[in-house]
Amino acid sequence: KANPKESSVDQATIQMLAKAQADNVETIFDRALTMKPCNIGEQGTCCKTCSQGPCRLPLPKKGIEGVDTRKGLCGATPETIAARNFARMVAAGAAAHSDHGRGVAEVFLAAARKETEDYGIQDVEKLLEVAVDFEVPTTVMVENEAGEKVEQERDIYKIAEEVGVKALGEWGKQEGEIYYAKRAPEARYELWKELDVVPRGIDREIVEIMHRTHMGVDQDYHNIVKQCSRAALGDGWAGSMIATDLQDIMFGTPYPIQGEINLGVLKADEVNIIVHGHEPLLSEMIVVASQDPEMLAYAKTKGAHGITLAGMCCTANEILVRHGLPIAGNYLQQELAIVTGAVDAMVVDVQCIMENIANVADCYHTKVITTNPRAMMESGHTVHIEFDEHHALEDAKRIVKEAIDNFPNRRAEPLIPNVKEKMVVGFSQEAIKYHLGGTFRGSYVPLNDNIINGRIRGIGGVVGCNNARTCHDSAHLTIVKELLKNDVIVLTTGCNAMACGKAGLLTPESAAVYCGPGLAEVCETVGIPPVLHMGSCVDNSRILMAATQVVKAGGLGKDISDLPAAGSAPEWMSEKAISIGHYFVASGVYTIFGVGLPVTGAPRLQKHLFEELEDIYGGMWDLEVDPYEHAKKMIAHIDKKRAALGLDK
Ligand code: NFS
Ligand code: SF4
Repeated sequence: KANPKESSVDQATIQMLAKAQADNVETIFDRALTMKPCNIGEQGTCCKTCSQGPCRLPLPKKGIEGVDTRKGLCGATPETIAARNFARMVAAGAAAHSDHGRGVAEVFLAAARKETEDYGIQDVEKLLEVAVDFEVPTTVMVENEAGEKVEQERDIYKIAEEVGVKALGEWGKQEGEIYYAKRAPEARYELWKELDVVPRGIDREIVEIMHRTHMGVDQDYHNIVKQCSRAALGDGWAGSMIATDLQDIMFGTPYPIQGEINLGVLKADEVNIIVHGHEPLLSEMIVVASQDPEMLAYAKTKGAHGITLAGMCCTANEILVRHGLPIAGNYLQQELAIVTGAVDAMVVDVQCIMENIANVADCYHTKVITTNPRAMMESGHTVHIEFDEHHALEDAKRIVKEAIDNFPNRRAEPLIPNVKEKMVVGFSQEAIKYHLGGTFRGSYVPLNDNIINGRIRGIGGVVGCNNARTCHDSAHLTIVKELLKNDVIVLTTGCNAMACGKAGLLTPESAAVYCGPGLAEVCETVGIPPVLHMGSCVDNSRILMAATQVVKAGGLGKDISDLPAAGSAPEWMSEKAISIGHYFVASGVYTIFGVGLPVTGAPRLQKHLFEELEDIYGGMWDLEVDPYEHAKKMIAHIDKKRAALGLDK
């Protein structure tokens, strides 16, 4: 069994892991000890592309001497094999984000056409901005009574409909360019055109990866990596970015708001519902349903004092940044939430949902409710309540009612760890502009000034998952704290954001504790935390836009690759993280991962990703497992960019 204290640095997790073990419930932490990873897979050099394999090409123990003669049956080199595997991770990751985005676009279009009453337009200003990017006119010329032509604003829902049609069109587009490519700094867009990597359509680039990596197609790892760029850029600058934008328009753009995090947000005497997964389409409706007075009254008839709705994984981030609703925990805490015995329903949609939650739920009373036709569970104890945007609120109420009905079935007195933290979240690129702007109109110029004068040394984007192969949250926190100490402001999303929240780093007060003098001064003056929570993993697109705004504000070069900035995913595990990593690299960002990268068995591919891409994109991959070294490498890159800009002379 796993040793709780070695498995996590989070107190709530340590307590609940001990409880799970006392209750004889096996979790991922235990299995991480008994299931050892395969070293060939870890190196990226196992090929099961065709049934003549799997062909396995591990690096020889003593390294490569002379020419590397390793080959699969068909002759595939370690580079071809690892590049194909890597590309398929990009494809899967981009597909996950993009399919999420497609769902959002479909609902958005239904809302624009007023086919559903449950969704509407909330952020008109953002709609008008996005309309410009999609080349949708926001005004029309009409003749007034005097016969003069005057400009008139168009109906919001008409604009939304045209935006929705064009947005949805981005998935199936076969040629040309995605609209948002031009959102990038001009130099970046020109570079992409020169390199011929501007995505044509979101789906097309993903499908092309699947074709090229089929047996016997693309056998030049440079060319495979190039296609990775197209597909990943189609994720970052289209699939994910459209998801973020249309969600903001429908549900509101995040602005700073208070919230709470960790398993201590659950309440013993209330119905506890956890929404776990990724898509706010569902959770937004459950938010409404759980606050419905009728539902509250119903809960009381079952002996509960109220309803607590908390999030898990990126769904949590979505409802947190928009409504300030509590977060129960990040990825590795999903089983442990159930172990409290206090969760009456865990409602899941897609992505990062461990199959084992059904087994854990069997040991307690928790009802696992699947909601998405793409993601069902075989276990007989789970319930499937399919969620449809045309009667979204009705579905959400059914789900909440299931949870309430399950409240009296609790088997034992729940044990909820008394651990939670307060935090300030919701720093969209719009919010950063207003908060750091220091003027009524908001601007990125003051942020740039602080980078130029050295109070802020640079920008670190630290994001990504938890991974059961590493101590939960430990690398996240070590790296973020090292960056803060060195005056690097941190932008965060995903499970890193939650790790930071649990550790108290998302409060303005933490600036005085963790930051170097320059960054502390800036944060204290403006009243912001030194780690800015920007949302979920699809919201990494917000980081791209923030970086673009910094470039456009001037004084720090012409392109994202000129900025003193670096990206990191210390505890990554999902394929989505690889797609994100690659779109950051192709956008010009030095991007470093922890845990391991499945390219180490293919030295020439690794050199291409880690070194040669810098000459092509100005951004490149890197890998460092040790968190202190990891932070050091980020800071070294930031310093290199500062020097190139002629700062610190
Ligand atoms: Ni991102 Fe969010 Fe977390 Fe990783 Fe999973 S929840 S989409 S993939 S584990 S950060
Ligand atoms: Fe082996 Fe080539 Fe088939 Fe891969 S594609 S499994 S290397 S024969």
